[in-house]
Amino acid sequence: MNDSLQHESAPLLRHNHNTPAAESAAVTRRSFLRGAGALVIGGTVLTACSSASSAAADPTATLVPSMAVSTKAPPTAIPTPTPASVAAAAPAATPTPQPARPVTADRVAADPTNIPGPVDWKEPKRHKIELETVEVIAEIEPGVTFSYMTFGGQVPGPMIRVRQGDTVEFTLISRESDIMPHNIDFHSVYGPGGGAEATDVSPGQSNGMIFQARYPGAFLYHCAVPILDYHISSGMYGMIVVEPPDGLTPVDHEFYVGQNEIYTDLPVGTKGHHNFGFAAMRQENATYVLLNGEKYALTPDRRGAMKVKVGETARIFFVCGGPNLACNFHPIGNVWSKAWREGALMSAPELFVQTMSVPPGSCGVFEMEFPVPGQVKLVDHAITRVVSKGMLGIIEVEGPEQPDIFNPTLPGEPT
Ligand SMILES: [Cu+2]
Repeated sequence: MNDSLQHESAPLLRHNHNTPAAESAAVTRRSFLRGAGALVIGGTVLTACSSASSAAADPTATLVPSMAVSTKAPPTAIPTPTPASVAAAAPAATPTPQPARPVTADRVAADPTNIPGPVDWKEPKRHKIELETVEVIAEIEPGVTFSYMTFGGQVPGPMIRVRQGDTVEFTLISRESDIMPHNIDFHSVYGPGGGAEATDVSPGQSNGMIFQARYPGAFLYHCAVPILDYHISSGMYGMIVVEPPDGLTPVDHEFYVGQNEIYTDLPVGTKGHHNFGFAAMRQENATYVLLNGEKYALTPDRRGAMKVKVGETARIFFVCGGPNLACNFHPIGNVWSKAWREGALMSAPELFVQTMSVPPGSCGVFEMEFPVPGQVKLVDHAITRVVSKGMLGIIEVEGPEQPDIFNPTLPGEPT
């Protein structure tokens, strides 16, 4: 685990403590951006929505009229189907796959160990945090490319960690190369939109706000532009942890993971470039359901498993971005020894929970023990999402066998 409280190893998230308040020049800049940015943002969104709702891009469009007719009294004479009417009533064919595009990022899956260390200060602090929006083309799985939208170039976005009562001077920075407008809604913020309007940015702009973290817990943050479901599905979500004044109990490891579902215009696994699937999203028919943004990202065959040793403990910070699917979060071969539902860290934890439902728009904090060696698989127990849609992470537990606790062989059975 990166014990640094700074995010120095994550250059796309800059986090400095005890810096002075923003200068008046920044306020002037922000005022300008709010006025000018709204027009740009509105225009861009209208363009995107128009494209999304076009009949050509929407296979449901030809179905809707016939469904509407079916609720009325049947006609006295049933018209004879013609080739043209049959074609008009059929769903649009799956698009012809396009070749995979050159990637602009080799990886979007967040490193689950690259997170700030526990809070070790006892008085309110002021933090200056800058976070970049980064749009990249990357692989969901080998041979399948997708246009991600991210915070900090990773999914989920960088974990932010403060203490209850701290003040955050936050700036959202949009890269010149971005195409879309973005902003950020923190569920840890008292204020309109969780800060969304205050942080509206168009490509190349920056915009900020100051907030006090007044209540503790683990909270989602996400992009909240008008078509926020598209942006969240494409990767724009993350977690802010506001630790209680007395902090969290020490553990041997902390891991940070998040689930979101991606809707595309092609069937899961089809090689090539997948465009965003607005029709699939309206039906909540996810193409991929992913842990840390890529299929089976946190496994030995892809980006590597999380690693612990027999007898150690771990805390899992889990964020469910959605945008629409809850996660039925379960550790195969283990149990959540302590579970803070909804990331409500001031509540007493539930004990020995097998599967915790984490709704979209929320988080969970879990503690685990590892009394035996082997793999622990982190899954959504809506299990088709694991088998067919990419949702899986693995914790590898290394150490000596513990036959009193688990012995895979009966006495006399061949080994
Ligand atoms: Cu966005």
